[in-house]
Amino acid sequence: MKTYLDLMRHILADGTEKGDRTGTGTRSVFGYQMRYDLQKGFPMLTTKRVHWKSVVHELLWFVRGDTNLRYLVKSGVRIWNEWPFQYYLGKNGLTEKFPKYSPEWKAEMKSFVERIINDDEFAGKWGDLGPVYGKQWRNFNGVDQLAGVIDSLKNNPDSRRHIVTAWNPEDIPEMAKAGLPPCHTLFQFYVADGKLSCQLYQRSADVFLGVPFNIATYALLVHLVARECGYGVGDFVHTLGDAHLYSNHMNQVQEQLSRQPGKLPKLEITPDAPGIFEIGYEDITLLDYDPMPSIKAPVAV
Ligand code: THF
Repeated sequence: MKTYLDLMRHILADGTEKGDRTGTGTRSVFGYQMRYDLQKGFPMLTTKRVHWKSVVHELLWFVRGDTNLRYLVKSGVRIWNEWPFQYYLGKNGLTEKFPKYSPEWKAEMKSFVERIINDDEFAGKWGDLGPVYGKQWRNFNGVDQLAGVIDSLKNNPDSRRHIVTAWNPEDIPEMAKAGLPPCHTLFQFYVADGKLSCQLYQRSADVFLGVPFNIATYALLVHLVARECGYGVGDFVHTLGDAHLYSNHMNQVQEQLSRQPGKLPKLEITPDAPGIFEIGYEDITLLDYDPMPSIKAPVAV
């Protein structure tokens, strides 16, 4: 995962100070590409612990076409909580009453999450993130892009049209309400020598917090799709648009850069597990993941 640390070094050395929507401030570069050979191990960051459970459940949530927070929080995944929660506070005139990250905010977040889990009506009303990834992958104006691309990968591997796009201009305003317009905008698969590769175009990349997840998510997606189609795994190519380090992550970045990358873990999928659309969390295991301790940082919403 030296590739990832090199990206951080590049942003520190050549990036420009740039404001952003969240008001946090960033150091940013435009245009960058990384390549991970999935034959060499699973590209999970070893210089800090990344929450594997969140990686798997989030991807299964996308693959199943779900866009409601409920599945995630029921599975112990917190990474999407802040968007629907801030939306809920805003819509109920509570934003001022609960200043971000205050003890009251944390308590209110806890009861919000409990209601999402236990109250069907509340989950329906406030848990939905809008037409985000799951919706676009499985039902982009009626098109099941993921099923379509798996079909074309099986039947026409040499095609140059194995594309799934989450960027649906008509739906962007709806996504922007409680969730976000997609950061991972478009991905393309490629088959050569019986191996499946994938390139992702990510328009906006939160390099400290998000990118370790994004790399792992797409590496896992390649494994699942390759298995579905009977291919081996090739490369994951990660192309970034605005690649940034938030100004309040700088100490964490220095800590990260002071650490030495370790050996990559391996992915194991239960041989008789069902296909990509039915596969469960228990069927997907990361072996020999022995990272350095986690490094906490706030997420910009
Ligand atoms: N918005 C921002 N500002 N950054 C992002 O990375 C991001 N995402 C998704 C959508 N909007 C984003 C959400 N993905 C964490 C990780 C990934 C996220 C959101 C948050 C996070 O806070 N990770 C912590 C804690 C993990 C845990 O719960 O254990 C970490 O230490 O890794 C990019 O796709």
